[in-house]
This record gives sequence, C-alpha cells and structure tokens, in this order.
Amino acid sequence: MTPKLHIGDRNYSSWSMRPWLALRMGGVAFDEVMHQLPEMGGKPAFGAVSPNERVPALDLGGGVVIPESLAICEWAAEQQPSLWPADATARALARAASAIMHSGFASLRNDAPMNIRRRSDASRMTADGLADAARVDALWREWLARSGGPFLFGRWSIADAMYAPVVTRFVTYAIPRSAEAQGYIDRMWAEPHFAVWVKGAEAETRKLARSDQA
Ligand SMILES: N[C@@H](CCC(=O)N[C@@H](CS)C(=O)NCC(=O)O)C(=O)O
Repeated sequence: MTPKLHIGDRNYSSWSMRPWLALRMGGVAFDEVMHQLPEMGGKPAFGAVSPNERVPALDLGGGVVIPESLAICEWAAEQQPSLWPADATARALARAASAIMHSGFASLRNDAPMNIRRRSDASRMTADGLADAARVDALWREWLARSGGPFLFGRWSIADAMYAPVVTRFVTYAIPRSAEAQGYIDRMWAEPHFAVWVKGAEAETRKLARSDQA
C-alpha cells in the first residue's frame, strides 16, 4: 500500500510539516490524511491513528504505524538517502541539529506557536522565547558558514525540514534576526515544496483560538 501520512492543520501543525517536507523533498510517494488539531483542553481521537496519540504518524500498512516526526524523517531517508548530507561529518552535525530542534527551544515553541497565515509581532514573547530565537539564529549562521549554504548543511536536508516551522515563526512574529538568517528564510520560503505547504495553510479557514487570539 502507499504509505499514509496523518497530519494536522497545515497552518498550525508544526510537527506535521517536518516529515511532510522530508517525504516530498525525497520524492517518496505517500497519501495524506488531514486531522483537525484540538482546541486547548480538547482531546482528539488521534489514538485511532497513532500509538502516541499525536500527529504526524506514518501508516505503512500491515499494522505498522510510525509516530514521531524525526522517526518518520529517518524512514524517508531510508528510502532516499540524499535527505541527509553525503559527508559523514556533515551528516552527524545535521542529525545533531535535528535532535536539538526536536528536543529543544521549548520557550520559542511555547511563546510563538506556528501560525503561518498570521502576521503579528514579538510582543507576546518572553525573554526566554526571544533568547531561544537568538540561539537558533546563531546556530543557523554557524551551520551556513560551515557548509557554505544554500541550506543549513549544503544541499537541502532533513535538518532544514526540522527548522522549517521555525522559519515561519520568524515571519509570523517578526522576530529580530541577522542578515544571514533572513537570507536562509528567503531561500526556504522560495523552495517549491515549502511553498506548497504555505499555500495550503493560507487556503485553510479554520481558526484555533488558542493561537489566533493570544
Ligand atoms: N514529539 C512529537 C510531537 C507531536 C505533536 O505534539 N503533535 C501535535 C500536533 S503538531 C499533536 O498531535 N497534538 C495533539 C495533542 O496534543 O493532543 C513529534 O515529533 O511528532
């Protein structure tokens, strides 16, 4: 069967955006199933599609469902190894960058939820959230300088998929950034698969009060 990727609303589901981009960039065929993310306190029925009751989840058929964005990206790289850099050192650094994103920057994620359609400012962000954003900016500069760009580790990789939702947060909340970060944001925004996701988010009409009104 064609793998089935369960995702949340494109405008809001940052974790869904990551493996969706990796699968698309890797040219891996998949069908997608959209689910509405819950309002605050709501309990979605994601247990029916994923063992960890979250999206994204990749259904491979035969009772095999892979949850967790980074694990799905790794599965995509098993199909298309060029989703990680060819050089072993760059590959290790790209994996570390992805793990940092997967487990870190909680204040940034909390203060600035992904909301691709929205244009706001950084006034809702705490000092910790802004410090997280400054740290992301510094890491992007370090990785771009080392690889020479145009993406974090040279050609586009899963590390870029992992940071894609942060790219949108810089834009949504007009977060201060360096010229190098701006260049990276512009290149990501121009990438065709990224643009397809953004277009989809812009076409959605459902609003999540916890993200749109705060
Ligand atoms: N660690 C998970 C996080 C997944 C996650 O939190 N997904 C959100 C949507 S972006 C979700 O399913 N939320 C539903 C809920 O919290 O009940 C991953 O990397 O995939």
